[in-house]
Amino acid sequence: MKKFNTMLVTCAFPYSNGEIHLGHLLEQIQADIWVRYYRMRGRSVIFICSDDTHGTAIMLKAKKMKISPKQLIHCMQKKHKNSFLQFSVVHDHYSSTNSQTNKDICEHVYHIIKKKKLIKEKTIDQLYDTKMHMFLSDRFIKGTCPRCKSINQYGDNCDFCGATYNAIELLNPISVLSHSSPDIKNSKHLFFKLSKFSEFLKKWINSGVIQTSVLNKINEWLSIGLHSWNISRDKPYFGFQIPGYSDKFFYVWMDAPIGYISCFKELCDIKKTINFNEFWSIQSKHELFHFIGKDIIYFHSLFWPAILEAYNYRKPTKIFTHGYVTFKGLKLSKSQGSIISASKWLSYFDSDSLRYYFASRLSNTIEDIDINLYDYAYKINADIVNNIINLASRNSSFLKKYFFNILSNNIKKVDLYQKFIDETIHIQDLFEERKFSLVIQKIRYLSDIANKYISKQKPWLLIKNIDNYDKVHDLCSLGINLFRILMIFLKPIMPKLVYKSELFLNTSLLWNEINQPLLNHKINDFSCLYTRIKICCLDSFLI
Ligand code: NOT
Ligand code: ZN
Repeated sequence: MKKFNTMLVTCAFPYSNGEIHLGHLLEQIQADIWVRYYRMRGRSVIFICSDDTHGTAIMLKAKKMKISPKQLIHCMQKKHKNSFLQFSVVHDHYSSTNSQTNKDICEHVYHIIKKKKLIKEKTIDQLYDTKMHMFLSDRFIKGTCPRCKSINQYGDNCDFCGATYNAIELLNPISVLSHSSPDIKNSKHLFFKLSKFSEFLKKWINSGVIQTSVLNKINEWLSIGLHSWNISRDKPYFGFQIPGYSDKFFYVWMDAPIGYISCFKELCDIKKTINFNEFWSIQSKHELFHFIGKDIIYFHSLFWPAILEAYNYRKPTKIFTHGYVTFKGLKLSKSQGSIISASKWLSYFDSDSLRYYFASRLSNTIEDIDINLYDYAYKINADIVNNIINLASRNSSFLKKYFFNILSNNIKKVDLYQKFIDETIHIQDLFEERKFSLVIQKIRYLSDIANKYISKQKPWLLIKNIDNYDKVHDLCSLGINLFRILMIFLKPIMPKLVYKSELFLNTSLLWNEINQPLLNHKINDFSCLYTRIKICCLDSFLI
């Protein structure tokens, strides 16, 4: 493992117009586990995120709430930060795309790419809502698909036949906002000449930066040919005004990725220990990792690296794409009211159990993850409570009763202990490759063999004969030491449970001390580390 560079890890920025939900949490928990793992391994990791504050939807939401967009985004940012913390997702800095730093950097990027003649003006026709006095973005128009004629399709593509089109091609378009039929009106826009970067992108995207399963799609986009990208929006719009234009704003997808840079810049300004310019320079030895959902691959694999190339900044080291969270096979959607919010989850269940459940389902693929609450409850009760915690509780009871909570001074049954230690290297690889479901499988397997071994030795019978005291002492101390190893493996995944276990074990659990067992060591009284998920909670959650 390379040692001395910094890893910058980001998640996609949640929009300011809604609560944090399980979809956000899947990604943030995935990234947070990865970050915690690498930190345990001694790497310098910075984990950042921001709220994505601009765009029409946020402007309209604020209007509906009769508050200013600034008030809305301020209040949402507080809520978002809080939700993440409740799930132990800890960012080094959580900013907003509406910050002064982001505005300055956006303007600078724009200035540079314009100077390089990478911006062109073009007048285009768009649908205009005469009642609302605004141009309509694709999501605010519905109509009939020009190809298959299915009704109620959005302005960019048809859900039914998959056709993509320009909104003005929709038949019988209707504004979602005023329910009136929009006019066609033209307006001048600013376009980034994306096609100039085709060759660069082809090379870059095929250099191992993204999972192979999404490469085909990206190569398909590249082979169709890239169009210039409209980076401007007409007023009314909540965003940054484009310098030199009184009525034009940067498109939210222009300033959101630049938010990665500005969020990091703000952190550098606070911390002073990290060199901002060195990190973003073309020759940077540091690493940049983006965790994203598969719906925003286009932005991250094409627009974003092209903007970075144009600005002469370093490119991402890797882009890690994941699938959607689904429930009974359906994508959770805001418009259909099927979102499961972070706060709803916490009013029924705890945060560590979601982290464990997601980890047990996550790998480095883009497959969707279907939530099944019965499977969730079964996993927590069977793996965590009945198996892992049971290992601690059953052994600690003997240690307390007969040995003053002091562990013996040697490890007997060295082969079993060694088997646990030998798994470390495999578990490290699995964490690094984001194959968390396999990490969980290994932990489950190990806890199972540990419990079986203890059961086979029957300490509850052995202890009846005083001659066996030493044997029981060694056996239960081994059980606690095996539990300790499992807790080290679980630490990136279930930080709250592991924190309580550290108090119980009376030690900090450190990765690089994994092969140093606790010998002759006093532990604390065992107290309940985790409570079972009640099946009746599931039924009421589902109502
Ligand atoms: N708010 C966007 C979304 O799809 C993600 C923005 C990603 C952040 O939820 N920046 N970039 N690129
Ligand atoms: Zn269609």
